[in-house]
Amino acid sequence: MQLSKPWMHAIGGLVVLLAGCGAGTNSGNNNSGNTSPPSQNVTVSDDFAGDGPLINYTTNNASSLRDVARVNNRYRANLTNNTNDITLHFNDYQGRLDAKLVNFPFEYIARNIGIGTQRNSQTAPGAFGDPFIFAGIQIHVTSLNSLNSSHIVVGHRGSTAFTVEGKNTVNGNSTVTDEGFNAAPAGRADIRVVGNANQTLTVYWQQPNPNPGVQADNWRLYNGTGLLPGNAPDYGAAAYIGLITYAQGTTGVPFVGTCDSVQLVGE
Ligand SMILES: [Ca+2]
Repeated sequence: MQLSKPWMHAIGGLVVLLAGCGAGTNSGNNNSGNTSPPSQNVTVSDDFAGDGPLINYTTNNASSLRDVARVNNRYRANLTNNTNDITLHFNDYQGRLDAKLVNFPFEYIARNIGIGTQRNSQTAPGAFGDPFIFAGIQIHVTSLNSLNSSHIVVGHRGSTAFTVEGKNTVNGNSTVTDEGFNAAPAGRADIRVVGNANQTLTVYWQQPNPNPGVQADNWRLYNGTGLLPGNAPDYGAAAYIGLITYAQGTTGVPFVGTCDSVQLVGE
């Protein structure tokens, strides 16, 4: 039985719904179903400073996960309901995406992104009952209703807990792999996505760098190749890139997705 595994002891107590949570969560940028990209002059880099709604994001399917905000200088997605897999990103399912438009080529880095408890985003929830819960980065074709995207996320993938998952979804068909059990023991990682000049992606990750810019990064190629599994979507000259938090099923819900910052390198 898995009850003897050390990460089972890292639970900060089962979460209790915070009084008043869910208030003030509509950012006004909830362009569900929007297919007309906004100005490309929007700043992509974001350290989520302060508290309040996310700023200048294009949000797809906001109603599936309403409580996404800046909290204590971090992105915080409070996932409390996954009825009918409304938050899921898999095959025909598209949950919430908070993204900005980038042109190829690009380099994008997300710091300290992954899963936490409602009480403390920096404490990963345990994996009781083999939950499927994640947060990470998605790249999406510019038509947000189109079922074509790529992602790299951190969390629990059923019995493969504390892992990094990669996924390509082409025309509603997903291909998924992961980096194995306990690859990301904190439940969080840094993620680096390079959009190459030929409109392909090369994906890297590492354990969270506690002091970016001072301590050297040590990026590792996803799956040793930097390629997400299966065929990739045909990205055109531009794509949306941003944050997702999702579950499959209801085990492990509620939890929060968390991220310290995202950076479009050179911006
Ligand atoms: Ca921050």
